[in-house]
Amino acid sequence: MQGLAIAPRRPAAAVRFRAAIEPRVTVRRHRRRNAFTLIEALIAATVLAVAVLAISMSLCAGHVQSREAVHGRRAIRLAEEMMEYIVSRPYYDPDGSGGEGPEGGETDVSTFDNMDDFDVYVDPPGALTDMAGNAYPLEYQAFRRSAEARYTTAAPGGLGASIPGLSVTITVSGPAGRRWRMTRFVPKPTD
Ligand SMILES: [Ca+2]
Ligand SMILES: [Ca+2]
Repeated sequence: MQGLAIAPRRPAAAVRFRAAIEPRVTVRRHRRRNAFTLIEALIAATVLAVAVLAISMSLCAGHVQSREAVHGRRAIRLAEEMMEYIVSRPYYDPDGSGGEGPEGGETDVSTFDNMDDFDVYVDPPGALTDMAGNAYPLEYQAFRRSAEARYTTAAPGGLGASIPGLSVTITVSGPAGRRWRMTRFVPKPTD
């Protein structure tokens, strides 16, 4: 019997058992791997969705701010141009008559001959023009512009006295309903 090596025999039952369970273990591992990948995919999709939403909101907010800034510049231009025109007109009506609002025969801007004629003035909707009667570009036509010119008094700080004059206010409404208001006080000329 010397020199004869006998290899250890694996128990037949153990071999069959391992053969039987190994495929199941492999399948379970694959299933676990697949399940984990699915969870990862869901998390990634969620993170991506949140990121896209955040970026979209940021872009939307930026767009709104940019649009508001453009509207603001247009509204200020409309208000300033009307204000400069009004305060460049004579303080008193040349006829020496009337008061706030247009006098007889003063039917439109071209016939207003003094500042207070612009009281309760409203630009024709959709037909905004500059003071020379030239139509503003189309992007300005969604705005509304009105004016008030009221006699009042002002008490500038430090002077200790009330000064009579005319308060001119221009109001511009934007397409989204926002309003811009500009007011200037014109002292009554000294005689
Ligand atoms: Ca007048
Ligand atoms: Ca008048």
